[in-house]
Amino acid sequence: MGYRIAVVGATGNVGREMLNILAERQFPVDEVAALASRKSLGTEVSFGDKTLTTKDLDTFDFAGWDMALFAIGSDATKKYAPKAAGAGCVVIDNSSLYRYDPEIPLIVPEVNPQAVHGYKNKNIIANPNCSTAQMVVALKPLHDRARIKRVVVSTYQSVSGSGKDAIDELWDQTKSVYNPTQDVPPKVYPKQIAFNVIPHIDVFLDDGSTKEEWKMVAETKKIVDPSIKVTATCVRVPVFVGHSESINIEFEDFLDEDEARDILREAPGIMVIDKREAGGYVTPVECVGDFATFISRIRQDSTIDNGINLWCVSDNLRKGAALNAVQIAELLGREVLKKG
Ligand code: 11C
Repeated sequence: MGYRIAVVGATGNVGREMLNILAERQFPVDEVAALASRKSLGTEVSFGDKTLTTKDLDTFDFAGWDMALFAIGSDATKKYAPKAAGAGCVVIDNSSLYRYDPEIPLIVPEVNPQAVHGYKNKNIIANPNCSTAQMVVALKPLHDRARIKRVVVSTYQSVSGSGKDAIDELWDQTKSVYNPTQDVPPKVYPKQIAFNVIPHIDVFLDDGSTKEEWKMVAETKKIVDPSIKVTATCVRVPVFVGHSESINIEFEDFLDEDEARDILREAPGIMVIDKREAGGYVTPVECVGDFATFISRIRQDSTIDNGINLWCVSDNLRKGAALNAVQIAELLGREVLKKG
């Protein structure tokens, strides 16, 4: 017997990836429901070689469904997730709504799988922000060996993190640069994104940082270790899919770059591509559609006693969102629900 699983927000970028990944990883399903808001009702979406017609989230009865993968905004999640959880269906939520609630586990399965049992508190598990997910996969095995004191991270985040309208904005602006009669003013972003970079993701906070930067700090502490200090600068770049990060890590103990490379090679969810030659590293276009978090440019930071620099790239719609949610569903199935 397999699971009855609902994907909420099935017509969005992340919802579609959730369905693709459930099929690709042969998640043991008895039934899959693709749910959407009334305006997308009846839209067809793919699940492996099957086509599903979306059902109305507003009237859907979650009783008898094992899990629901939510990929809708925080406001809609606030309305529908308690309904699903209250009906006995475990919610795995990709929005930021529940991530910082101490009673709700925030999980990256390679890092803190033991937290899964906390689902019982509210029948909800939170999925982290994309830029955090890929970073903590890299930090955890290094922290286990040499104890991380401080992380300085700069991100290079693709426009798919802001949704479909942002993908269209980059595409249309890029074309308009070659055809000046077609002006495409910025709408999703505050400045032109084509042939540009924008050091601003999510809203500004009182201390001058942005909410995206704050999320990387708060989520790393909750998932890996509250003692780790993180300072982040998050930047939007004209890339369609794939977030990149330059990460500087300061450890309590000395860690040699070769040992760091060996540790990362053995770590779950990571692929090390690190040749010190032209092209011997991974860029975002190469990571699209992949499950792995790619690590390159591993090297000693000789300006501090115990420092390592590295480059980290992953598909933000996969490890950063849909894949991590499906991995949480697999973990919950394996450790708790035990069907299939
Ligand atoms: C971005 N990281 O690239 C964001 C998207 O908290 O789940 C995901 C926001 C979130 O714009």
